[in-house]
Order: sequence, then structure tokens, then C-alpha cells
Amino acid sequence: MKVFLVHVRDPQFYALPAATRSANGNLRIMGFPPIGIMSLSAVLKQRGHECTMFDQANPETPNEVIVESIAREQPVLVGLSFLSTTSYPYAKILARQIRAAHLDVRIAFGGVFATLNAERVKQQCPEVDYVCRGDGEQLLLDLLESLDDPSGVAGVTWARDGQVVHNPNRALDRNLDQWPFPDRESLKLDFVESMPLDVPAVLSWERFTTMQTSRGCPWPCVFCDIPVFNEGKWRSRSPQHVVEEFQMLKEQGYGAVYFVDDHFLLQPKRIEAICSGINEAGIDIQWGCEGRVDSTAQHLFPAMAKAHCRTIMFGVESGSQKILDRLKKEQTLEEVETAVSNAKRAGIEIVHGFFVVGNPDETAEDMRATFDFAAKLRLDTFAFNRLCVYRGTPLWHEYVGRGLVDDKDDWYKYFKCSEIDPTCLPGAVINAERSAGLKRLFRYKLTHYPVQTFRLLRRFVRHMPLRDVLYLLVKPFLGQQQGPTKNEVMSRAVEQSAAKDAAALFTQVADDQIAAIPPVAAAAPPAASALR
Ligand code: B12
Repeated sequence: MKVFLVHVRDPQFYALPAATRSANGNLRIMGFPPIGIMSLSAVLKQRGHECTMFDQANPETPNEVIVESIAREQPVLVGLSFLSTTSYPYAKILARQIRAAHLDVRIAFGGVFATLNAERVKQQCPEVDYVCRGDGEQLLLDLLESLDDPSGVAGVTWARDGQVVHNPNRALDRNLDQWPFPDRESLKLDFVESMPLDVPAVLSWERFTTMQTSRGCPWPCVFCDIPVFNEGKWRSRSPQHVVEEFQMLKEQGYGAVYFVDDHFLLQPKRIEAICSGINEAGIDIQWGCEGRVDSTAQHLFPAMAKAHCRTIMFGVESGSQKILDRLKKEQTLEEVETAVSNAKRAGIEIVHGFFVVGNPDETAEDMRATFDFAAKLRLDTFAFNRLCVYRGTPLWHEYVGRGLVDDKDDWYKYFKCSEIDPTCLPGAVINAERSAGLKRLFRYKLTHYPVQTFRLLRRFVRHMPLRDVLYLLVKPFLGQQQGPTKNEVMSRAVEQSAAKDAAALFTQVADDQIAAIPPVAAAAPPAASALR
């Protein structure tokens, strides 16, 4: 059977100018590859199906081109894959464009957001035939055998005679080794290794990709819905299976890999086996991962560094123990200090800290403590995101209980907590404290860790125009920016926060209004003023 798979994205990703195409002619994208559809494509091809992938980050395949390709090639199913609440509006827009042009093609949604809101998505999107929940590998194979009557396909939400039918959940599959390695080569795009969205600095021009070696994280952080998506379980691939994939990536010319595992730093024995497998196979691909600061695998940081682990990203979140407890992080400030210094002492080149600001019950003193704590930690890079709430997280349930959100009307919206929770600081105070905090932090890093700071800047300057590196540095001192800068793509990438804010605001457009917004305009989130 012929299947199309599309990775739907909110326009936070930037295709670098064609002038910088890779040697293999592929366009370069500054972002993460769509490992979800790549995983499914490999499974489909292994079972003899045909699969064509599209990524909305590719400026050469806008929605119109995808719709035309469907007309030309007549796939039996078009699967739209999207991660989050912020990309759901774009999935709806594309599904409606496809349906408007092709009455008969079957359309399926899949991914975290669709999984956690399946019945409501199906109700709101009659043009979508199937909402697929959870892991897609076996589900998609089963669905292709039962497109006319999916009543027996576990994990599918569909409709019969206008009634939404929510089939039973699919048993969580623990044997992840059974699936082939993601199909990374047939999507003619190369991805650039850069820091997560908020610090769009290029780390290298090596051929870059992501890999998922485990799924899930059982900790109860209030802002996260991963435990719900994975039924509170943590599942992993065997070290042999992971090392075999590294070998294949080596042969395919990849030089850098980032693990999209929710928590890689679990099961020390597994990490040890992966590292020794990489070394024994003589693989020198640089890789990065993320995990918790209370990991019991910290004694393996030196072995990870020896196996070319260059980046570890920790969910630090706050420099106030009160706020860590409010977020149910179940970690202490001491554990943060220990983990960061263990990673640096082990020779991990880039240790990154994810922080959230604008938290419930957070005072200006708590925010100051967060920036001063971050300054003293031997972190190389850091991101301070505004805490947001979306359905599926414990915080959402709390907010429904406090009457701050209406589960029935707001289920597809993405809120900054400071916009709806009176216990948070007002947005303007948060921005002012963040800007002042970043100034103090930069000053402290430059005066107390000059060598570490110089090393990081040297890495950025090796890969980006000096003007962009300088812009990354001065941006916190420039306060809130309005509209894109005049510089090249790279700098425009720096305007992430504006794009992010617009994407989040876009989730609050009522569904019937989205339809009214012409596709092209819908592709680029409208300015905030247009939404009020
Ligand atoms: C890597 C990652 C990112 C990367 C981007 C990755 C990318 N490919 O674009 C970056 C750093 C850019 C990112 C950004 C953001 N992210 Co993020 N991200 C993740 C993370 C950690 C892993 C995603 C991944 O690669 N999974 C691995 C692949 C193999 O799995 P998958 O894509 O889910 O696909 C599988 C199934 O879902 C299913 N499936 C998927 N699609 C389809 C389609 C069909 C037809 C079928 C049958 C099956 C199917 O089958 C696949 C194989 O089993 C997830 C956490 C998680 N574990 O999901 C958070 C996560 C998805 N992100 C999240 C959020 C909130 C964001 C941001 C909004 C953060 C922000 N404020 O900016 C942005 C928005 C990005 C966007 N485009 O929507 C939330 C989403 C929650 C929600 N309900 O909205 C998550 C769940 C994290 C969390 N803690 O809650 N993210």
C-alpha cells in the first residue's frame, strides 16, 4: 500500500539558505529531524508498503505541494504527525486543505497531543478518519489492514455513523528492539546540529540526527505529560540495538546525534554497555542526551565522555527549593550542583540547564535566586522558558480544579501560567526579572568562568557569523524585540520567543476562526494584535 507521512510543525524552524546546501544536495534545516515519521516509514517499508515523507520545515514542500502530490500519487492513507498543542492548529489546517481537495483519501493523526486528546480531536476534526494513540509502529500496520473497519485496531479513535468510537488502549509494547532503525535517508533534508530552540546556536556542521533509545520518564513534574503518554513506564532498547544503530549512522556519514529520550540517565548498566559498545566499535560520533540531576548513573559520566558524549542537558528548572517542590520535581538544589559539577569534572563539553520562570507561587526573590543559582553552576548553556500549561499535565488538572481553565472549552489551548494563574508574577515583572537576571548571569560567567565562556563562544564563532554570536550575547540586554531582525536567517532564529509566543497564542484561536484564516497567512502565525 502507498502511504504518505507528514511531519507537521509550527513555524519555529528555519530552513537555512539554499546556498548552504549539503554536499549531497540536501537543503539544510536548523532543527530536529522528524524522527517520528522516520521510525514509521522504516516499519512500513520493512513490511513491503510504500512510504513518502514530507516535513513542513521544508520550504520546497508547502501544503499546496503536499496536496498536489496526493492527487498525483493517490496514497491510501495520509498520516499527519505532530508533537504538541502548538502544532495542532497547523495539523488541522493541512487536514482541511487535503480534505477540501481529496474527498476519498484516508487521513490519520498521531503523536503526543493527538494521543492525549483523541476523542476531542476526532470530534473537532470530522475530516480526519483516524486519531492514532501512543506508539505507532504496530498500530499503523494493523490499521492498514482494517481501513474500512478499524473497530478491531487497538489505540484508534474513529467515527461510525457520526458517533466517535474510542477503541481500547493498545498494550504498551516493551520490545522496542523489534523495530527497524528510522528511515533517515529518503527525506532529502539535512538537519543542522543546534542547541534547543531557545538558544539557536549552531554546535557543528557535522551531519546531525536524533535517536530514541528509550521512551518515558516516571517522575511527576507538574508541567509534563510524558508519564501519561507512557502510562508512567520507562521502556528501553538494548545496548546492542543502540550500538548497531550508531554503526549504521557512522556508515551513513553522521557525525552528531542527540537522544530524544525523556530521561536517558536511568539504568547505569545499560549506559555502561552502550558506552563500551561504542568504544569497542571505534565509533567517534559525538552525541548528547538529557536526564534528571538525581540520576544514579553519574559515576558513568567519565565513561560517557570517553564514548564521545559531548552534551548533557539537565531539567534544573529553578534555583528555589520552594519552587522545585511546587513543581514536584523531587530533586534538591544540592543534587543539581552535584550533577552539574560531576558532568563538568567528567569532561562533558556542554552541560545545559533547562529552567522555567513564571511559575505558580513564584516571587521576584525566587526568580533572582534562580538566575544567581544558574550563574554559580558550571553550566555552559542555559534556557529560561516561561512555564506553560497544556492538557494532559498534572498542572492542567490543578488549574481545572481551581477554575483557571475550562477543560471543555480550553482543551486545545496552550497558556503561559502567568497569564491565567494569579499566584504567578505578572508577565512584565517576569520579563524584567529575566532580563536583569540574564545580565547578572552573563556578567558572573564572564568574570568567574572566563575560560569556560571563551571556549563556548569559540565553538559558536567557528560555526556562525560573529554578528549572530554577538547578537545571542547582547539580546538579553536589548529587552523585548518587536518583529524579525534584518540579519540573515540565523539571527532571525534568535527571535524564537516572539515566534513561540505567537504559536502559543495561535492555539487560542477558536476552531471556526482557524478555518477562516487563509492557509498562507495561517502558515506564519499572525501578529498577536490580529488575534484579539
Ligand atoms: C524532541 C522534542 C522536541 C524537539 C523537536 C522534535 C521534532 N521532531 O520536531 C524540540 C526541542 C524542537 C521540541 C520543541 C517543542 N516541544 Co517538544 N518534545 C520533544 C520530545 C522530547 C521527543 C519527541 C520525539 O522525537 N519523540 C520520538 C518519536 C519517535 O516519537 P513521536 O514523534 O511521538 O512518534 C511516535 C508516536 O507518537 C506515534 N506517532 C507519531 N506521529 C504519528 C502519526 C501517525 C499517523 C501514527 C499512526 C502514529 C504516530 O508513532 C511514533 C513511533 O512510535 C517530546 C517528548 C516525547 N517523548 O514525546 C517533547 C514534547 C513533544 N514537546 C513538547 C512541547 C510542549 C514542545 C514545545 C511546544 C516547547 C516550547 N514551548 O516551545 C516545542 C514545540 C515544537 C513543535 N513543533 O510542536 C511536549 C508536548 C506536550 C503537548 N501536549 O503539547 C512534549 C510531549 C514534552 C512534554 N514534556 O510534555 N520538542
